[in-house]
Amino acid sequence: MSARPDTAVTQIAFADLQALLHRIFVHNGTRDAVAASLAYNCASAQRDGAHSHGVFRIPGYVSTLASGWVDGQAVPVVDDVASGFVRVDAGGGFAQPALAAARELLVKKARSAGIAVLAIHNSHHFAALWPDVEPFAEEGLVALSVVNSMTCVVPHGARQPLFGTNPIAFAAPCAESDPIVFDMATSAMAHGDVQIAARKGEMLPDGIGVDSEGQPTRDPRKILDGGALLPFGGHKGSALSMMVELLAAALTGGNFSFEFDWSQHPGAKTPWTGQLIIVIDPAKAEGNHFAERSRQLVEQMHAVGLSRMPGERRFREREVSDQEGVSLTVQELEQLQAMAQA
Ligand code: NDP
Ligand code: PYC
Repeated sequence: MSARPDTAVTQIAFADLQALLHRIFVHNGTRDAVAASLAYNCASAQRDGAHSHGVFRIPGYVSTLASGWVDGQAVPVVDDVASGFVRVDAGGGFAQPALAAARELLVKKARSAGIAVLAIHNSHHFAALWPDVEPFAEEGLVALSVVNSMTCVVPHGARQPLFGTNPIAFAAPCAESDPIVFDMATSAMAHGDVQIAARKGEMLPDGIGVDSEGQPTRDPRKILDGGALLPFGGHKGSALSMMVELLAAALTGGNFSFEFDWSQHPGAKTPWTGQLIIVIDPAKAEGNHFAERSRQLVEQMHAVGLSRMPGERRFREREVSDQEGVSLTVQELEQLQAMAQA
């Protein structure tokens, strides 16, 4: 019998993947609402071809829960602190259930004041950030979110890593089309993509990271093994990464990427930091034409030769997944099924 290649691909319905992931989370100690939130997030990333934060992340979630580093039972505490400011203590649990708990109040405030801030602290975020902002744009709001992660990025001009990979995600409504969404690490590459390249034995482009001696390297294993990543775009990406530390940690009351120590929790992978989300109601803007103005901008971008918008690849992958099922390797599916029963 010929051996099946590790790369053989299969398809699973989105709802079935979500249910499978939900079982894994519950099986590993999360309460039902937490499992639902994480399963939806992770299945959505896999559906959209956002592979660095799809099912690839499940072993990391499981080992983290087993290590006792994160509280899968945590119940977020929402604090209505001002007309445009909501604070949430995630209780050492995940950030997504904290957002879910505060979401209704946040949207109410954004619609009445025109803008509202959600500051989440004492939280773990191990996922793609776009699922946190895209739904706001789908209901006509503009949203910006930042989250800091774990020390692995050398600030521009420095010698040692300090910042996290610190993504920024933005979503805005656009008339007659999908919302405009971008979501990007402020490191030259997301840590997850470095891990994937290392696993595949692939070399990286120049300018992504350094080895343990601080020398430039294209070898992802050397970056992961005592080396570090660089910010994207030199001093500009570095400034944005610093901004993320300030907004996601200093402003929320969360840890900076360098402040937590998970060394006593072998297997822990989820950064224990903070997250900021700013929601704006464009109905308050001049003329209330925001979505049409977005459309005009996109049309002009296409007119000058743009072939693809940020977020467009994901929306296309989503369409394919909706028709054909969500793709993952047979090996990944078997591992997930085993984890749901282990
Ligand atoms: P990418 O560099 O792959 O993509 C960044 C953005 O640019 C996306 O919106 C993408 O759209 C868009 N884009 C990519 N290529 C093009 C192109 N040729 N033309 C126009 N737009 C383009 O993402 P990153 O590697 O920086 O980040 C990957 C994920 O990692 C993110 O979801 C991020 O949230 C997550 N992450 C999470 C962290 C955490 O602490 N939770 C830490 C760091 C990263 P599209 O999606 O359509 O490809
Ligand atoms: O891919 O850089 C990353 C990352 C860090 C935490 C979660 N994802």
